[in-house]
Amino acid sequence: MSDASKRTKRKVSRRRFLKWTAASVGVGALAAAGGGAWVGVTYLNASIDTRGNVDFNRRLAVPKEAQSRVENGARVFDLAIRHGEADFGQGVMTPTWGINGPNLAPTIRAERGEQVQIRVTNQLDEASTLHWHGMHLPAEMDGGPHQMIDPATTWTPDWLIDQPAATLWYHPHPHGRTAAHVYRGLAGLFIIDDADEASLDLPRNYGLDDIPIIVQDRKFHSDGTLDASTSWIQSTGIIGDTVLVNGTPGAYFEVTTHTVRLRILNGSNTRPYNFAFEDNRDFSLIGTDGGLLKAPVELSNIQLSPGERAEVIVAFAPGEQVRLQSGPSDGGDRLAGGEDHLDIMQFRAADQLDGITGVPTELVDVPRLDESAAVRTRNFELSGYAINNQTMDMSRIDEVVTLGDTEIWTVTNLDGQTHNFHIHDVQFQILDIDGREPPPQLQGWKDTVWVQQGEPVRLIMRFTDYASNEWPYMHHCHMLRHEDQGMMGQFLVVDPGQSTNPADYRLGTDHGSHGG
Ligand SMILES: [Cu+2]
Repeated sequence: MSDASKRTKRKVSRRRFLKWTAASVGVGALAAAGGGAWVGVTYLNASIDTRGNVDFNRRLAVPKEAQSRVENGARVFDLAIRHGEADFGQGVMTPTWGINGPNLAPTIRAERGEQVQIRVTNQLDEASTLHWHGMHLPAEMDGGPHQMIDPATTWTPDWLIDQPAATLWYHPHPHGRTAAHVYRGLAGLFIIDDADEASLDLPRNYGLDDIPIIVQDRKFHSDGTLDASTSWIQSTGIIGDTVLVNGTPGAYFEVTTHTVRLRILNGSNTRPYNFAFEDNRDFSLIGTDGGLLKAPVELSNIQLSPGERAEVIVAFAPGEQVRLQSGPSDGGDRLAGGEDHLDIMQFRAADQLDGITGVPTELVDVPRLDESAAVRTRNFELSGYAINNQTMDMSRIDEVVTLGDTEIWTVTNLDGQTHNFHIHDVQFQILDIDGREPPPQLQGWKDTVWVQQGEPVRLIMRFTDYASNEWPYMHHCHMLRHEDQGMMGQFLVVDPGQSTNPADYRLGTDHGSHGG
């Protein structure tokens, strides 16, 4: 172990000690003052600062691209969910889960217009699912909590890829167990390609100038195993003090080109990030959750809550070294790590750089959905672990949408905790945030949006192509503990003429548990 990482270890231990001391102070305050719970909460999680204390001594791992073959006109992928172990710099191997490998998952790639078939075999000893986050597809293929894959069985969804080029991702979605399954390592990118994207002068050499940046925080027990505990007083979820990028702690990437395209995913359970480079350099945001923007947006920082993605182009100078960091976020909720300063990873540029130098001034057409086309508005109030005062019930349908309709969904954060909102099946656009036009970085296609207290977010979306009276889609907070505890609901998209009364639909109790 190097001196620097010893220093980091000591710092972490000291922080843990401080935390416990603070917890005792909190308990004391609680006992002494009765109404002192707030005091306890405030002091419990002192914000952390790892800047300058991370040894960037490991080359960034880049997930392999998934192997595929074409059979009967469909592009076929084989995925196996399995046990493994990974070197997270703990001095011993850490037990993990992974897909086609010990940790994380291969990057799936498909073209718009292709039929895909994915054969998912569960080699774990408990049931799980795989959900294609951001994908427009039939609800039965969505991989939500109703498509459980029992151990030693294979689930084989197939669908037509028909949406713009985008950086999507995939991860388990078993109700009540999503946090545990993602935390153990089940997550990967699903990249969609199309002709519009291919016609642009953008970096697209995977692993060279076009790289996945899957950011996840973890914490460890002293024996090197993953620590999945949440603090006794905190409802937020797991917050880690070690940042992994693509599963690599202390990662550096060797830059060989003038510009590099980063496909950033906040794959963490709980923590929102506010990414910026240490020198506050500008970069170009070219895409959000559901695809490319109309034009690049010059930014020096970008905030991503769990589940959100950003595609950015960063320019590097020959020979330089620069760190990507994360700082306090808007409305920074300390309990969710929103006040922390973190070193994320390092970029090391070669003395000679090749490749593309600029960024196109225009990208793709992003037609604005027209507010006047909306036939219905629904409200979603987030508080505690509930949406509209109800927690998730696998047999209850909460909303029924008619196929072909455009709707406006207004999402409000009532309790001031960190919440976001993810809708399956569709990519939406943000009409306004607390009545204001969204900033340019939030004007593209999105499937997950951060919802700050006192700032209702109005989303507009159109439900097309897929209807079912039997298989629901999910809408939920993507803070995984919140989702697991019940901050999730189910909506059906039904054919025109069908009832839109949720009470007319009830799912069988065995609906959730068919594998095979
Ligand atoms: Cu939440």
